[in-house]
Amino acid sequence: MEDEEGPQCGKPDFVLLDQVTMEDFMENLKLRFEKGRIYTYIGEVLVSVNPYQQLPLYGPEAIARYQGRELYERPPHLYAVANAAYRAMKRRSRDTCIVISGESGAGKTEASKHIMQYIAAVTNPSQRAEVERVKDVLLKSTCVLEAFGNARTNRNHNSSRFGKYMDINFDFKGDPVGGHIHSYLLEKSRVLKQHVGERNFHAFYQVLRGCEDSELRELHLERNPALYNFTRQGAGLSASDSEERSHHQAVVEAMQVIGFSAEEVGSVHRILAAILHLGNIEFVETEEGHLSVAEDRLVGHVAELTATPQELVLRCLLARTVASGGREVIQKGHTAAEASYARDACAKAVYQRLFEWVVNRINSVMEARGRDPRRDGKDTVIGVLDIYGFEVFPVNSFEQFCINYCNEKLQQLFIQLILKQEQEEYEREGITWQTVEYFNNATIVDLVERPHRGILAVLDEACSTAGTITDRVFLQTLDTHHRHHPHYTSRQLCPTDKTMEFGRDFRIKHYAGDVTMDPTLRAMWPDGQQDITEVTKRPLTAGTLFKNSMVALVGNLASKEPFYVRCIKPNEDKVAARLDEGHCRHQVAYLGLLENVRVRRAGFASRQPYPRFLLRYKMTCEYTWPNHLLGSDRAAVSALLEQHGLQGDVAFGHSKLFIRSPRTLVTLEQSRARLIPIIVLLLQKAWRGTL
Ligand code: AD9
Ligand code: MG
Repeated sequence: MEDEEGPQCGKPDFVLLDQVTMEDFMENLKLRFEKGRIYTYIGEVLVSVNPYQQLPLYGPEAIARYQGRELYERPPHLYAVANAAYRAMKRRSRDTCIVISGESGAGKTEASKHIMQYIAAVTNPSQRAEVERVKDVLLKSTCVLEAFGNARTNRNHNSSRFGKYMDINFDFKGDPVGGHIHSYLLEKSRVLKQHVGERNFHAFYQVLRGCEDSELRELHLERNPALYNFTRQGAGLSASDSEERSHHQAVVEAMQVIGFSAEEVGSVHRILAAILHLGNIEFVETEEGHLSVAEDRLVGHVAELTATPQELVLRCLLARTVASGGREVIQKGHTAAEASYARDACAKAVYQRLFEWVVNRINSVMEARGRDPRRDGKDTVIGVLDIYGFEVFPVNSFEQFCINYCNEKLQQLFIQLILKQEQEEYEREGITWQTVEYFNNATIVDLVERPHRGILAVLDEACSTAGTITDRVFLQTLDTHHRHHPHYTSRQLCPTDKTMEFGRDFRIKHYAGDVTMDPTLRAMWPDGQQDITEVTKRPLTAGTLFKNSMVALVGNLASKEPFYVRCIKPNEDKVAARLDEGHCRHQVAYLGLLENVRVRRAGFASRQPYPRFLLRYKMTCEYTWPNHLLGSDRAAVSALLEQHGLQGDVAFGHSKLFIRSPRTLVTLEQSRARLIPIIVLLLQKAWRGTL
């Protein structure tokens, strides 16, 4: 199977394990990791372990080795998966997608970058200018999105705090002619607060450290991030000044390449500065009970930087507009606490808008320009999904709820598609097969999204009647609906469990682990100007918006031919060459990798088109070497297997041979390995003879 990997590197495909146990799986994973083999297949699924060190696996030479090859011809690699997705798209004009999953720090974003680099390297041989432009934008967009959407967290120093799905459009020649980025649920609460050891989004520090003195003066900023409430917490954790400066420069350059004008780059910096100033605004109550800001200067900066009248900024912070019966509206003064809340809400909303604007701006330059499908043929698409992995913290909020629900949806899709794909292939090839038992997490997805009774529906209901419904009532409603649900519990339902608090917490038993939530409803409030629905006449809640975006995403992925990359984080300390077994075991379990191997093997461990099979093994049989005269490749394969006594372990499809047990492959491989030196010798002799 492998030309460049010996048996000392372990099995390149988990399907080849003698037994599918966690022990065997881990042993192989560990062995390969120790040998620097961070990639291993499960059939066409790629398992990747983050090496936390630069390995000589990437770059133009490596790309050339994978270009145009079949998946199994070379050692497992991301390039092979990228190549397989690309070839499937090109050969069969099918939309494909590459779904990258794994927990924070497992290497998803790095994997997506390698995939993009591969695609950029193997396309546009004729160097068409427009295609080159699209490729530049695709590659540079990552740098810009990371500045605004990534942050240092305790789990990952460059953690993506948003989900990203990127479509790349290809023309009939197979060259990228456009693209589109869809972002999901930016963790905007990070603008205000970060855990100890974490930072705000990179962009803030980059502006503070990287801008020229003159620009900084115009932004009314000092260099020191410790001077701003929003960046103070992470100030001591900054990269070195020179690193921060070079990142800043790289981002500005990337924005220029993408097509942001100098004015637009300046505006982005002004908005970042305005948010920092906003964060420093404090409120004081006068003796007469009036509220004012402690430093007018800061309001002045915010007003100037956002080109908003100072009056308006002040009014937004100090009062709100309320309806007063009939058509009248009046201004009602804030308390200091309300004003602080308004300031924070404003900072979050502005940052979110800035992020969305950057994404939209990138999308606008990636739209396939001037293409006419009638003239140019239909575009095909490769989608790359790099989305947050399962997360569990001591205190879990709405964001974790959404992230984990997203993972359940994707896991469900994975199960469905992997099984569906297998089944379809057997049907296509005329092979009968038996169904495999697997854990179906549909019941957990149902717990969250079921109409009327699901957690989201109950939350929606609670939000629409907020003020009258308390957290306690909300929790009671959940308890009533899900009393007998195997994946739901609360302190009320399980009084002895002291890890939850009465009337505050509930727990979802996710596929990947238990997550305790508290019903802070506020986070569910409709944010921004969302569409008011026809049916309910009220804005959709953040939860419903997220659910809708997940349903659309899953629908979109399901319509494409999927390829999967399952990323594993080897240890919690981000250190090279250390694989903590317990930590990995857990991930292997919740990613459903053992089940994946079982499903793959329960049907057939391997399948190969007849010609490919012959090419590899014809030397092991006198009837097929060097060429066969048996009428068809299928007949030749049959003769070969009969000679080895292996015909009982296979099924003959229309175009492919299906091999049930990995042992059969091992026998054939061994036989081949024994013969190769003899054949090489014979060939050398023949070669000398002709000289
Ligand atoms: V998160 O959910 O966005 O917090 P990711 O995206 O899964 O997470 P990321 O790709 O950012 O993780 O990888 C984390 C770090 O691991 C990177 O910053 C690299 O330092 C390191 N890494 C990941 N993959 C590789 C690799 N193939 N080679 C070397 C790697 N280092
Ligand atoms: Mg990431």
